[in-house]
Amino acid sequence: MDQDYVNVDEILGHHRRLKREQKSSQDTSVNHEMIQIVQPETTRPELPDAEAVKSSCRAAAILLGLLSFFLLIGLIILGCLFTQGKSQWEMETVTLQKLYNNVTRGRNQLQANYNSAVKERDELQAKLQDCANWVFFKGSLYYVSSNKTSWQNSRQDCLQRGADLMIINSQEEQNFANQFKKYLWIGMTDSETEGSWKWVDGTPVTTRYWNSGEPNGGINENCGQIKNYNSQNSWNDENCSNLHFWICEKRASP
Ligand SMILES: [Ca+2]
Ligand SMILES: [Ca+2]
Ligand SMILES: [Ca+2]
Repeated sequence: MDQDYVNVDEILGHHRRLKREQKSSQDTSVNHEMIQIVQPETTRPELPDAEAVKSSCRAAAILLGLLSFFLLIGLIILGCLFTQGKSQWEMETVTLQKLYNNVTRGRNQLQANYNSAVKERDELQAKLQDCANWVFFKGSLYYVSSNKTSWQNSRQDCLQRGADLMIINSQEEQNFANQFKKYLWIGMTDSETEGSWKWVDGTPVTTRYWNSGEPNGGINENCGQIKNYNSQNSWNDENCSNLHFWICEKRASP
């Protein structure tokens, strides 16, 4: 009997092992199927990841393209602004150069006008000074020199002053000449024809105020002068090369 119980227990144990093995086998099979089922689920998401990567790449490319585009636009705008600024600067430089040239031209013109005004002022002062040296008498202006020279040179000086050596036309004028109390060359000569006295305007000397004994120089004394001024008859014939003061005369009005 005990042997039978042992066999029964062995049989039951064996049966239990078989069932465990079958179950294990089934579980393995199920696990394998599950793995097969699960595997596609775990491997399939790889495709969406690649697309996402591609999408990301495309997005990155688009973004890079946009950035490049905006960078290019920025560079173009910057270039335009630089070119515009450069052109404006060049225009302003030209404008300033023209303004400088105009100012320089105006300054030079003002300088020329100033120099001309100074020259004119000096000429007027010289004329005023010259006028101050002239004395008016009976419709004429008279200038008495402050230095001495020959008769010919004295006449040249009178001509340069718009006058000539004095011509005595009347007794009043003779007295007027005497009042300067100087030896004075006057405008008469007999250098062309000895003894034939003429005034510098070519008219003959008709009114005579020769001092006593004059003229006495012959061909050596061919120019007339006021000498003995304390006498109304003050004329003397004198060597033309001698140095004396002189008196010029010009009409007060043309
Ligand atoms: Ca006169
Ligand atoms: Ca003479
Ligand atoms: Ca004489």
